[in-house]
Amino acid sequence: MNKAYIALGSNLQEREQFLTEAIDLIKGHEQINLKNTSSIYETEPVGYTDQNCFLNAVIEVDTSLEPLVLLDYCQQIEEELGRKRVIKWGPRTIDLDILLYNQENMKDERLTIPHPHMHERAFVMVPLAELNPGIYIPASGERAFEVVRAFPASELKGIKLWKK
Ligand code: A4P
Ligand code: MG
Repeated sequence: MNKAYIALGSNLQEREQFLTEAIDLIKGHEQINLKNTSSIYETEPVGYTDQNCFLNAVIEVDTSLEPLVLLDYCQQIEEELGRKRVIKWGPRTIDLDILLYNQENMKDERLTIPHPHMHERAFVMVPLAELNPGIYIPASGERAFEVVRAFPASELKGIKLWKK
């Protein structure tokens, strides 16, 4: 069995439903075992800021799927939920990023693990630290709670507990 952490984000209407449906689809795979789900956080948009607030969460799974197969499945879920009710070219309803896969490092055309920006993003690190504060984040050389502690207060202010 392999342990993976997956980040979920949505900022279109029915944000919570998209997270819930994505989690249900992940749970529904017979080679993926959902172990734990973080709280849901409402977070201010980072990067391109002229958009709605996101709901973000992180889940922990055990899986016998290899990383690229897990990515395929995540992308299949993105497509399935995106296709459902969203206009072409519109923003995506759900983003699924694989953060960590065991403590492995891999760099493929389609997949970089650990996710290269995870340690810079409070909307990822806060829910991850809730699930596993002691987990080591290779790119930063620190544990999750230390990464969170180092974020400026101004950034952490943008991360609000939305649903436990
Ligand atoms: N890819 C490579 N590595 C990975 C990985 N570890 N997990 C490739 C998942 N995918 C990975 O991703 C583009 C390509 O990355 C995929 O085809 C895959 O092969 P994408 O999700 O289609 O594109 P994207 O969403 O533009 O990329 P990315 O990096 O996921 O986007 P961002 O930067 O995460 O932007 N603010 C808040 N508060 N909360 C958010 O959730 N999200 C974004 C999305 C911006 N601002 C946000 C949030
Ligand atoms: Mg993504």
